[in-house]
Amino acid sequence: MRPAPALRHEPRHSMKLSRPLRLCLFLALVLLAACSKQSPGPANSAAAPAKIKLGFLVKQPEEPWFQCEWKGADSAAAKYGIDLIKIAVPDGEKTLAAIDSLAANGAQGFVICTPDVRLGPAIVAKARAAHLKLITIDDRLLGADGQFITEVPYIGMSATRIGEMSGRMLAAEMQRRGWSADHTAACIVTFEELATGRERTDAIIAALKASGFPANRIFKTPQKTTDIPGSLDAANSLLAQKSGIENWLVAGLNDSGTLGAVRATEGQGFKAANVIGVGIGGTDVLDELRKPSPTGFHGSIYASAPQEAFRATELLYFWVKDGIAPPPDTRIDGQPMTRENFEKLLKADGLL
Ligand code: FCA
Repeated sequence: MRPAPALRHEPRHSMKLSRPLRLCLFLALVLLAACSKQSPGPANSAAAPAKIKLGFLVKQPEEPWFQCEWKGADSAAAKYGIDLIKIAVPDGEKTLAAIDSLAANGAQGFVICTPDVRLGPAIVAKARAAHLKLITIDDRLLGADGQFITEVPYIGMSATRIGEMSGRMLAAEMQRRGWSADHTAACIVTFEELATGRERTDAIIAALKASGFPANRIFKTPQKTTDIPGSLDAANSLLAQKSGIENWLVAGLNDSGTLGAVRATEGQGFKAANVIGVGIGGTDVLDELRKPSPTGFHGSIYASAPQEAFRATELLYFWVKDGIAPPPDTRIDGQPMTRENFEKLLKADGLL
């Protein structure tokens, strides 16, 4: 018997038998395809992943500096499609509650400028427990030992360099006005509990001394709160003690530190021509520098709050999304700002 016919027959026979089976299979496949188109299957949900949720917590939302930071953070959120949660944290209780609420809302990290750097250990512990990544902005967290918590990435201004620029601006303007040091004194409003504040005011004083200004005519006066009322009180108490001064140089750790002190000189009868005030930050000075006639507030050292906050948000986003840890210490530089260029500087950052 030749096997060939059987072989030829066998396939013919098996084809006949499989036709209904194939039809069933075909129908099943069509049904499956139709079903997967109608229902939101796993493939569809993977195409639109949930947005990354991040927090941005600031200690003084009423200060233009921090409003400008939120603007910068919003720009980063728009660029990367981040769900950004902005929370005001004026005290310790609100800070810890804000971290709890971020965790409950499914956030994956946050940027914070803490109301008190000594909250460092509590903030770090809460963030860790909730698996939230953490970056500090402006004010560095302190550990229980009083040292910086260096494992938390930090972004802030180059405090010493910016302070030196403020001191040099004071000295240059004093020279331009032809003031003699014998008739001039410097009122430096300080907040030394805060390292970035201390670094700035120390550098202002160092630059003034380096310019030849006599050390014994530089007076520090501490502010209890870092706002205009706080610096107004601090400057008032110094001015009351120092009589017989014709001209004042005035500076502080930020714009409000200088603005309050300039207001104090006005209150004590000094004319704008006898006062040179220089701030730091450059975000809180719009109303002042727009006044039709110059006040004692001469200018500021502009540090870009929106750019700094944009960068902080972006660094946190890359950390959460791609696991790229931010550099431990990122600094932003400053630029001299006066009535001549403040509009240009603020416009360039979208603040005007
Ligand atoms: C500190 C000050 C703020 C601002 C910031 C950069 O946090 O309190 O006003 O100057 O540094």
